[in-house]
Amino acid sequence: VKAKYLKDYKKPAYAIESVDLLFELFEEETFVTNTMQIKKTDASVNDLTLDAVNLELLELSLNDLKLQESRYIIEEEKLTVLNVPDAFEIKIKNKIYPQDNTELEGLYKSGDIFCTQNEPEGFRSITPFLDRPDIMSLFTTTILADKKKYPVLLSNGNKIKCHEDFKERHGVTWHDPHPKPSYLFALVAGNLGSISDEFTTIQGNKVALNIYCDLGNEQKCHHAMHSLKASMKWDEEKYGRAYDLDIYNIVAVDSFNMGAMENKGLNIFNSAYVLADTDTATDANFMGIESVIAHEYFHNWTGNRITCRDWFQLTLKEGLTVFRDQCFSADMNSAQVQRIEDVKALRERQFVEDASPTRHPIQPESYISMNNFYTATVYEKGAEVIRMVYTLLGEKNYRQAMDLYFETFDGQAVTTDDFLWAMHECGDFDLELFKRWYKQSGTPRLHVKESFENGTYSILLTQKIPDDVDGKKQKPCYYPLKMGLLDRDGSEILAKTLIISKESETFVFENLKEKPVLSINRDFSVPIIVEYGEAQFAFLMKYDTNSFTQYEATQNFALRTISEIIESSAINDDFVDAYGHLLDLDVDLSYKALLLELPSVSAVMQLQKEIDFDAIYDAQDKLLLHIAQKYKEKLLDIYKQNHLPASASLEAKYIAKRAIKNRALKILSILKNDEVAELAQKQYEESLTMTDRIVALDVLENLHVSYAEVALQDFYNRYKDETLVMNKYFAILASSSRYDVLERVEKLQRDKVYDEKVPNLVRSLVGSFARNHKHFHAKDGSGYKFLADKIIEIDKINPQIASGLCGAFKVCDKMNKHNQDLIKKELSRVISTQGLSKNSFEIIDKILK
Ligand code: B3K
Ligand code: ZN
Repeated sequence: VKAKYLKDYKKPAYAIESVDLLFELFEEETFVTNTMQIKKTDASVNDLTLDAVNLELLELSLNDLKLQESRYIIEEEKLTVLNVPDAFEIKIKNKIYPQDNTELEGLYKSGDIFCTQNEPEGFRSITPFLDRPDIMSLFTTTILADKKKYPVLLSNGNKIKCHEDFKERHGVTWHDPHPKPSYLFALVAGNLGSISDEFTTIQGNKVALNIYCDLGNEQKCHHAMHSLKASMKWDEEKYGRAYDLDIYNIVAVDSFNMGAMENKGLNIFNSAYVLADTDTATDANFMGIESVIAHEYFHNWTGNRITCRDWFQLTLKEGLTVFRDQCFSADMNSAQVQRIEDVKALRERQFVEDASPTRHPIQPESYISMNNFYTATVYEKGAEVIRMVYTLLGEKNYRQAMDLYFETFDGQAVTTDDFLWAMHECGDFDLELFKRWYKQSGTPRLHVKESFENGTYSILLTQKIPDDVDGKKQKPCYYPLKMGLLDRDGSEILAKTLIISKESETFVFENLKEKPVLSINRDFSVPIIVEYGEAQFAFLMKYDTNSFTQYEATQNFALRTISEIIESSAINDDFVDAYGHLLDLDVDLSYKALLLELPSVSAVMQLQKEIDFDAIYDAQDKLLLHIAQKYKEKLLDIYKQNHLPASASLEAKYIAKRAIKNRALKILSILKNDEVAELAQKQYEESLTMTDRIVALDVLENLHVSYAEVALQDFYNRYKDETLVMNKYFAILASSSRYDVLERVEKLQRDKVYDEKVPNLVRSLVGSFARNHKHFHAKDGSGYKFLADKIIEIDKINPQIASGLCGAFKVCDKMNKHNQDLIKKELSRVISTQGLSKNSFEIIDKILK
C-alpha cells in the first residue's frame, strides 16, 4: 500500500481539450467509447499514462489508426500509450459491469437506476483518463439504452440531441459548455418521476429546474425544490453569483455512499437529502435537505467553476462551501440556533477526530485512500477556518475578497494558498501565521487567567498547542477572539475582537469600578477549547448578551457538574438552580430547547484522560433524574403548553414548539413512571408529524417495554415499505439502552427490509450500534467482535462504508487497558484479512500504531 504526498505534486504533461463519450447501456454490461483530443503541455515527455481501473480494453486507436499491442502497456490501474505526438486524438472502447458494482463508485446501479459517483477518483473505473482535478475538459456525452426501462437519460450540461431512430432503444446527447474535471462528470439512466420548476437569474436567464426520483415519490420533492430556488437567490444576493447553464437537474437515488454530489448541472443525491413530507420526515430532516441542497448548489461556484488543483486542496472547496451553506441556513432559519447546532456537530465529530490517531490538518500532507479524507476536519474545521477569515476581514472586505477570488481564478484548478492570497489582498491579517491552520492538526487550547487591581482588569491568555500525530511540536495559532465584559448587574461593558497571535499575551482593560465578568469566544469565533480559571458560569447563564456564550456557559457548568458527580457523586445545587432559571427564560423556544439539553456522552468523554463510559452514563442519569424530579411540574407545564393544539406546520414557530416539548418529554422520561410513559404513548398515537412520532417511539423504547413493543410493531407495519423511515427504526433499536441490544441488532440484520448493500441501512443499524457506547464497549468484547466481523464482511462489498465503520475504534488509546486489548485483538484480526481494502487498512493501521 503506497501513500501519496502533497510535496510530490507535478503539473500535468498533457491537456485533454475535449472528451466525447458514448455509453451503450445493457443489462449485463456497458460499452464505453471515449474519444479525446489531447495536447502535450510538456514537450519533453513521450508516453501518455492514463488512469484506468479494471480495464477491459476492446479497441484503442490514435488518430484513427488502430494501435498494435506493442504500442501500449496495461498495468494495474494504468494504461500507457507509448510515443505519442504533440497533438492527437485517442479513441478507447472498453467494457464495464455497473450492475455488479457494489462499491458505488464510478458507474453503478442503485435499484433499477444507472448512476455515477466520480469524486475523487471514480472516473478511472469508467474509462481511461487523466483522472485528476487539474485536467479540465469539454464533455459531450451520448447515452444509448432501452427505451422502456430507461426513458430518462441524463448527463451534464444541455441536451443537444435525441436519437429515436431505433426500435426498443433510444439515445440522448448532452454537451457541457463549461470545461470541468472528470470528477464532476455524471450520468443517470432510469424510469424516473420528476417535478419541474423554473428560476430566472439576476441576468434574466431562465433556468429549467428538475428533480428526479423513483416513480411515486414526486410529491416528496417539493421541499428540495423550494430549497434549491432559495439557494439560487441567496448566492446572487450574498455573493453576486448566478447560475450558468439553462438547466439544473437533481436525481435522488437510494444507494449512495454519502449525502450528495455536485456534478455540473446534474447533482446526484442520496434520497435521504431530497425526499420529505411531514408523515415521513422529521423537522431535522427538512433542515438537512435545505442545507445539503444549498451546499451542492453553492459548489457550482466554489468547487466547479473554481476547482481544486489536487485532492490535498479539498478544503478549498469543502470548507468554503460548508461555511456558505451554514450562513445560508442561518439566514433561512434562526441564526443563533444554527450556530449552536454547527458547533455541536463540530465538537461531536471533529474534536473527537482531532484527538484521535487519525487526526490530520484541514490540508493533509499524505493519504493512502483519498476517500478517507472527506472528514469532519476537512469539512467542518475547514468551515471554521473560513469563518475566521470572514471575522478577520469583516463582511464588506470579505465580499470584496471573494469577488477578487472569483475574478482571478474562474475556470481554474487552484490551491488554498491562492484563496488566501485573495483574502489577504482585501484584508489585514498575518498570512503566514494564519496558514498554520492549514498545516497543523489537533484542537488548540487557550488558558485564561484573570486578575483585577485598582480598576485594571487583565487577562493572561496562554495557548496550548497539541503535538501532531507523530509527536512533533506544533506552533501557536493566529485568530480573532470575540469577547465581552459584563458588570455585576449583568449589563455589558464592552464587546471586542482580540487578535491572538502569540503563545502568551496579556490584555488589559482599564478604569473599571469592579472586577467584570468575562464572556469569551463569543459566537465560537475560533475552534478551540477554552480552559477557564474561575469561571462565572451561573452568572453568564443568566446575563450573557451573546446567545452562543450563554449556551456555552450552560454546557460548561453542566460538564463541570457531571465531572464532580463522577468524582464524588455529589450534585452541585448551584447548577441545578441555574438550570431552573433557564426553564423560566422567555426566549425563542428552539434556542431554549438547546439550552436545556445536557452535554452528550461524547462531550463528557472528551474531558476524561481514560474514558469510563459506565461512570459517564451513571453521572448523566443521576443529574438528569435530579433535575426531572425537582422540576417535574415545570417540565410537564412546558410539555403541555406546547403540545396542543396539534399542528404539522413547518413554520418556525411550530418547529420550535415541537423542539421544546420533546426536550421536556425526554428529560421527564428519566423518571420512568407511568405518567410519562402514558404521555409518550399518547403522543405516539396522536402524532401528526414524524418528529413527534419518532421521539415518542424512542422514549418508549427506553422507558416501557410493553408500550414499546406495541408502538414498534405499529411503526414497522406502517412504514416497512419506506426505506428512509425504516432507517430511523433501525437507528432507534440499535441506539437503545436495553440490555439485549446486540441480540436485537443481529436479528434485525435478517429482517427483509435490511440490505447490507444499501449504505443508509448499514449506517443506521451497524453505525448506530457502534455509537451506542454503553453496548459497543461492553466488557466482554461482544460489541467489538460484532463490529469487526461486520467490517470484514462489508469491506468486500463497499470499502468506503467499511472504513467509515472503522472510525468507531478511534477512541482505543483512551480506553482502559482491558478494552484496549480487546479492541487491538479485533483490529489485528481485521487488518490481517486477505484482500482488505486500502480504505479500511489506512484507518486501522493508524489506530493500531
Ligand atoms: N463533494 C462530494 C463528496 C464526495 C465524497 C467522495 N467520497 C459531496 C460534497 O461535499 O458536496
Ligand atoms: Zn461539498
